[in-house]
Amino acid sequence: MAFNYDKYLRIDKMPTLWCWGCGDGVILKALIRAIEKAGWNMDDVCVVSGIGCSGRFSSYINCNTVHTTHGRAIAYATGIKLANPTKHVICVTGDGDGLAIGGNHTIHGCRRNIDLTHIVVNNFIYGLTNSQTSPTTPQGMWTVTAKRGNIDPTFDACNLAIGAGASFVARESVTEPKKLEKVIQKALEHKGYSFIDVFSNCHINLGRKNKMANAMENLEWIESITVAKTKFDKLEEDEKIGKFPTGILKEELKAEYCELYEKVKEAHKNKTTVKL
Ligand SMILES: Cc1ncc(C[n+]2csc(CCOP(=O)(O)OP(=O)(O)O)c2C)c(N)n1
Repeated sequence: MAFNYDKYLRIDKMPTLWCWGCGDGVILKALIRAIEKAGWNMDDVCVVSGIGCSGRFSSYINCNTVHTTHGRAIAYATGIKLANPTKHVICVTGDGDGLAIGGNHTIHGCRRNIDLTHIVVNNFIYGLTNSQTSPTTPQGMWTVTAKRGNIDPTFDACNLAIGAGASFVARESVTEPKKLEKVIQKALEHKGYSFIDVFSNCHINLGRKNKMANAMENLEWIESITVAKTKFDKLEEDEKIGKFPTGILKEELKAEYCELYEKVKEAHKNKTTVKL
């Protein structure tokens, strides 16, 4: 049976404001298909986004949505989830939104292991505001704030999430939409903080001055820097430089924050202290 996209999208908001060929549409499609596979009712889903091109996810998806301030999506999502622990909360941020201004919130969301899915739409640049350096901009690339080339070391967001304590960490890219959909579904179904770093193309604001001014060139570059985890693990250390493993990089079950918070409520009722 054909997939009923109308059920999941705010059709009155179409066409999107995203540039032609932007990877954001591929991620939105993968997300709604994953939600359907998870069997969730859209009334039970809340999508929270920050500011950026990626911030538009909450405008286009047809469920409870909050379009928050730049860098604060995880903070809002944390409050929403704590107040509604039986609901499904999905956070969509850009790489600037979730790793620069909002990096602190991402670290502590991971550390608390609160049951959210955090999708980082990682296009390696500040897209909406036209090409400023983001934490994931590769070293050497041109940006409007690094016109002679970016000297900041390249950043692996999944290593950050693993180190900070997220219990599900994965990376995929828009070059493989079916794999992306499957990994998003696994992340949605995981209990705890599920973090997905999704490599996406921004041929307009990253590509135009970095010799990949059309979507295909930008996608080919993404393909050249991604390697499936199983293959990546077999590479020599020097072969790993500049490459990023894809797939599920970490998956474990551990105490989830809303469940721990129940203990605080219980202790408050009984005038005792939490028993961990
Ligand atoms: C507090 C604050 N600082 C800066 C901005 C301006 N601003 C809006 S979006 C954005 C960056 C967007 O880049 P990213 O988060 O990577 O998302 P993308 O647009 O690439 O999806 C910035 C700096 C803002 N809106 N609010």
